[in-house]
Amino acid sequence: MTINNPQVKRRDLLKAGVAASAAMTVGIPLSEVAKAAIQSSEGAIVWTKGVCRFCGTGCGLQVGVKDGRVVATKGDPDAPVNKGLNCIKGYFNAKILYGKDRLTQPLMRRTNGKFDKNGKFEAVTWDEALTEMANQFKRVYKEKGPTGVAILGSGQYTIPEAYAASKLVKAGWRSNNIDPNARLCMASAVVGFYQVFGIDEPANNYSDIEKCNTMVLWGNNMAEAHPVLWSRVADRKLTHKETKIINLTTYKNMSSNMADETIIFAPNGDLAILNYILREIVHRDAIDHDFVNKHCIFAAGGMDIGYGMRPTDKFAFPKEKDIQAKQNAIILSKEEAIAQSRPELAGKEVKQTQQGGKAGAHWSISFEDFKKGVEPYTLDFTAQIAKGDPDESLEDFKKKLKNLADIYIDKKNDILSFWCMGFNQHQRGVWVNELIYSVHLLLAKHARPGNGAFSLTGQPSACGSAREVGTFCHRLPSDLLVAQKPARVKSEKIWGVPEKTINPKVGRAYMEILRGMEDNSVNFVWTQVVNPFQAAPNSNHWLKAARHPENFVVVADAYPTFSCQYADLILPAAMIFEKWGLYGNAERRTQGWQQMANPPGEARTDLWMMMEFAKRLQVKDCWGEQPVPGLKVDGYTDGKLPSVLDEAEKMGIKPDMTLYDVLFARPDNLKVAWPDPDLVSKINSTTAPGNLNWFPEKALFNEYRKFTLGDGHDLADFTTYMNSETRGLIWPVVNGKETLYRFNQDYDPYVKEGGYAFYGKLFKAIPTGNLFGVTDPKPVPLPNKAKIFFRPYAAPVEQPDKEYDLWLCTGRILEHWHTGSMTMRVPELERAQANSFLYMNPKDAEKRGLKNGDVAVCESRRGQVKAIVQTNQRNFMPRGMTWLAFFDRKVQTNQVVIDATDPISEEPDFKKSAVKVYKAQ
Ligand SMILES: Nc1nc2c(c(=O)[nH]1)N[C@H]1C(S)=C(S)[C@@H](COP(=O)(O)OP(=O)(O)OC[C@H]3O[C@@H](n4cnc5c(=O)[nH]c(N)nc54)[C@H](O)[C@@H]3O)O[C@H]1N2
Ligand SMILES: Nc1nc2c(c(=O)[nH]1)N[C@H]1C(S)=C(S)[C@@H](COP(=O)(O)OP(=O)(O)OC[C@H]3O[C@@H](n4cnc5c(=O)[nH]c(N)nc54)[C@H](O)[C@@H]3O)O[C@H]1N2
Ligand code: SF4
Ligand SMILES: [Mo]
Repeated sequence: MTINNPQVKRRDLLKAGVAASAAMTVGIPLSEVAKAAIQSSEGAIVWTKGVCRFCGTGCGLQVGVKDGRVVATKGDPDAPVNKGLNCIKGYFNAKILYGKDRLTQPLMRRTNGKFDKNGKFEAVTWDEALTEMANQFKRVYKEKGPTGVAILGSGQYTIPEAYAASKLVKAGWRSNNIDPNARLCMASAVVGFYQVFGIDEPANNYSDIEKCNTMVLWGNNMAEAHPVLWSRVADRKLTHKETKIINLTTYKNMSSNMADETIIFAPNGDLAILNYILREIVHRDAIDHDFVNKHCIFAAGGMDIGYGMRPTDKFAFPKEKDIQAKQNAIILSKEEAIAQSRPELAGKEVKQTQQGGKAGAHWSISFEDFKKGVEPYTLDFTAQIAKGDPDESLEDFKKKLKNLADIYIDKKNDILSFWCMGFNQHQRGVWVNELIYSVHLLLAKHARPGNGAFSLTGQPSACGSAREVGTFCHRLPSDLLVAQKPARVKSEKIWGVPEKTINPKVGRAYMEILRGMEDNSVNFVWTQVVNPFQAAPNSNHWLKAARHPENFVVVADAYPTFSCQYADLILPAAMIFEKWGLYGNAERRTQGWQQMANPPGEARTDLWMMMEFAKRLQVKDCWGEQPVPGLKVDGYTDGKLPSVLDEAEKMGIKPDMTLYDVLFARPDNLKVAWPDPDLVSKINSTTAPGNLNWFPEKALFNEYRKFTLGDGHDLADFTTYMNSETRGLIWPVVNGKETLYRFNQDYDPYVKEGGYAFYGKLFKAIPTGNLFGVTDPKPVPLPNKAKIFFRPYAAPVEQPDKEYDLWLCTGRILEHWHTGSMTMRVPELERAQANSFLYMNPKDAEKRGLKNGDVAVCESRRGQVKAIVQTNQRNFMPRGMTWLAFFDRKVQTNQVVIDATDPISEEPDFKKSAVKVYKAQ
């Protein structure tokens, strides 16, 4: 029995649980899973509520602790997300804590007892580690100022950690160079939310799965990446026969097994398909005019925005130069020219004049212009661009597209559209995100029970920790932006730091931090809960850059990962249940857990590391006048941040106080007592080393919460999330009540009248224009409106050619988490899938003299890997396309992948590289 088998009976499914089904799929017998998950007798185990360490589904757990060790976890029957179910990874939350090679001591490269960039790793004390780290920080900061230092953060931070990191960098260092792995993951979705609704995160919630009759996947493989949500989808289908599931994808995957229809489209073909649906809605006059007139406007933006690569070839490998050149100018293909309503430019060179900061500019257009924009996307034209399987007939493909449009337009259908990395990791990721909202808004099928466009998050707290806390280089908590003065002033007030402490210039995004290490503009990088040298695209560049003598790289991790090899200093981290924390999942649900066990050896919480590091920096180190190259903002001298030391003195902050005193151990925070009288757990690995009598996680959460109250992001108090009854709450939590549907008057206390109000405040005053540009620059305010965007088709920057003749798509599989640093240490999961296979179409393999099980080289302009060929399992590739996961340390997939990004969101496109494949010698 497998969950993907449509014959599976609901009774069996529920009886066995999804974990079991999933386990069977990957070939582990149920008995072994159960045995492996629960390692000792139930008798002495104490069970406490927890949250799964892995995906953005956010399953509730019961965590079993015995003799100070986490010995087992099981799905929490009271958790509304998963109702007792878990997937195969969920079952192993306990085992990921106890891999044999957990890091237990700081390790530094040294020679003769001193730091040496070329030295060997030696165990050092925490004091030695942090002192060297602070010295290196000060060296770089003196030379380059706030822009030379950076943190690479994570959507796997707990909320208090993320908040502390963001505050340390933005208020302490006066740098905005903190950017999380969520940039590689959710950034395109975020900009989509900002530009369409003016506020981040989905309107709907998971219970829509049980309220709709149609679900469309637009490039996400839920069966592998959101397995427990997929089990809810399966349950809906098995109990409500009319339920339809459509899987739009670039290859046939595990989600196809339960789908009524799989539509294989070509990379970027989604842009054309969405425009075809929009055209059908317009032509059939299926628009809900009342809703659109009341609540929406139409919008468009620039088309020549580049591909988010460097604008210079100075750092490109010789073979990369031809593709890199397209950052500045491309030859527009005939299809693109037609799709962009400028057929006269077919075959002509088009300069990418709207790259960089200009890429996100947009303006309102008339409905007539919108209609003109979608007009070229006839069924014939769309099918030509978008068909992805060369072995499918054009007629069959057209039938599927027409059927898809019919399904959306049919008023009887309650429809959910899901997506994840297929839309977000996309050179036009913001555009596709916006187009799916256009479809739902035109039909008024959004923010209503059973109807919505639902952006899924990948990481357990990409929403909670990266997005809500604002751990990005352009954000502050609660959707405040560093570029906006009132946002900075509000943050400075809550933080108790002088006005003008926060740098008004947006910091460096994730890829810009890595590129900065390569071009010597960023020299101090601290990575937290992230494995960048394995997970970032085009990694051969960054591996080399990390070892440049002027760079100092600190990796905080629980295990000796691939990134640790490229570090100068390794800090051993406490993991999930070894600390207090909260996560926020994809449906805006914030969930907390109490600390249950202590970390091994001298491993410490990331929060402790930041507080101890802050003790080694004084106010005067960072708050004097600082150089910020390129800063040009009203009220500031060009290129300079003013000194705020005088202002600080007036507030009682002395120059020799430490950043720890100013940012963390503030008088109000010191009043938050540890141990907490109201909560059960009496262990805290942040307070233990220094024997603190205040509770940093709770104090920082309280402080953060102030940002959220009253502006549509309201969170409940710490104790409510931590107590044993609450199973998370969907924000905004107003008067103790969660908000199931945002923007909808029936549910959302922020909507006072009119049925709906898209009340987000960002980008809500825009110029007027047409498909090709602005006609009147005067910003027109659009309170409470959502924007229906026209965004055209554009081709990926690198495409298969004579030499690199295949597409390479990359992604994930059920058994492993990202870079495998945790799941590859669980023997059962490692055994289930020990290698990252190169998935190929059998005909493509045969043509290259390869068969299933052979070792092949997969090579791009940027690098190569060797992997075992797989042609008849799991992922079934159309001819012309190959696929790799990135969990396997032996197969450094990202050495091959291009680092083109969406120019607006700066999120890399991991899904579209050109490669050649040949037999390994
Ligand atoms: N088992 C497991 N689960 C995970 C994770 C994990 O590591 N392991 N990680 C979590 C994280 S952080 C994330 S972000 C999610 C990712 O979750 P998903 O996005 O579901 O997974 P991926 O494997 O990254 O992406 C696969 C999808 O990308 C689509 N795709 C490829 N090219 C295109 C294109 O041009 N357009 C469109 N529209 N689609 C395209 C494919 O069709 C396929 O459906 O998974 C989360 N869940
Ligand atoms: N080729 C390719 N590459 C991709 C993607 C893709 O689809 N294709 N997807 C991208 C996406 S969507 C994402 S989200 C990223 C994920 O990329 P990363 O976040 O870089 O990958 P992870 O393996 O999740 O790394 C998290 C690290 O944190 C460590 N860790 C666990 N708990 C703690 C803790 O409490 N403290 C500290 N300090 N460390 C801890 C783990 O051991 C692990 O090494 O990968 C991106 N990279
Ligand atoms: S579906 Fe995601 S959150 Fe739930 S158990 Fe599996 S990995 Fe954990
Ligand atoms: Mo992700």
